[in-house]
Amino acid sequence: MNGLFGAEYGLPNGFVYYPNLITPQEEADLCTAIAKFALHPLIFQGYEAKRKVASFGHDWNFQTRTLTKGKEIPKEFDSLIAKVAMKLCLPNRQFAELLLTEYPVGSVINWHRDAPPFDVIAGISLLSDCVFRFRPYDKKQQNRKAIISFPLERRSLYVINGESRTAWEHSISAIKQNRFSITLRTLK
Ligand SMILES: O=C(O)CCC(=O)C(=O)O
Repeated sequence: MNGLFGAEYGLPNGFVYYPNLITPQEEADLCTAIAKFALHPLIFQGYEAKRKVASFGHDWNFQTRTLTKGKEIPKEFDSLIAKVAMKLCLPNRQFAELLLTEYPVGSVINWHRDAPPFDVIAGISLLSDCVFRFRPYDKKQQNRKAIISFPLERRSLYVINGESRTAWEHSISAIKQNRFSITLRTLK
């Protein structure tokens, strides 16, 4: 359920938004935690994307389209995972992947659905607001009017599940300030 927010923007079913999930202090602590890990450029469809990533738990490789088990999810993110798990009524251990992403000014994330092996997607935004967009996955339904844009605030949580995961694609418009995101994914 998206509450008034969902109704106002006509967001797809299965998408849930929680503004102010974390406090400014928690946001600062998470940025300090992220700084401990080496993020590397993402290679997507043979090209270096304008963003850096580090994944823990399971790792989806865009080149080989395979899922491998990687490094343990660091303890630094335990309290965030517990908070998100509580909102979603899931056990903490259900999150099989934690992905850290750093977006420099001007970077975008293009239209896509999430990688096939994952189920529920939960994203926490740090340092910058951005514009999050949805459009139907079915190419026949894609047109300018079918795009839903809404402001995604820093420190918020969004959840992509159900129809919003299967029948819709999402993207993020070029960002105006450096942004980090922490994405938690469960496996199907
Ligand atoms: O940065 C975000 O919140 C979006 C991440 C995303 O769409 C992805 O990693 O597939």
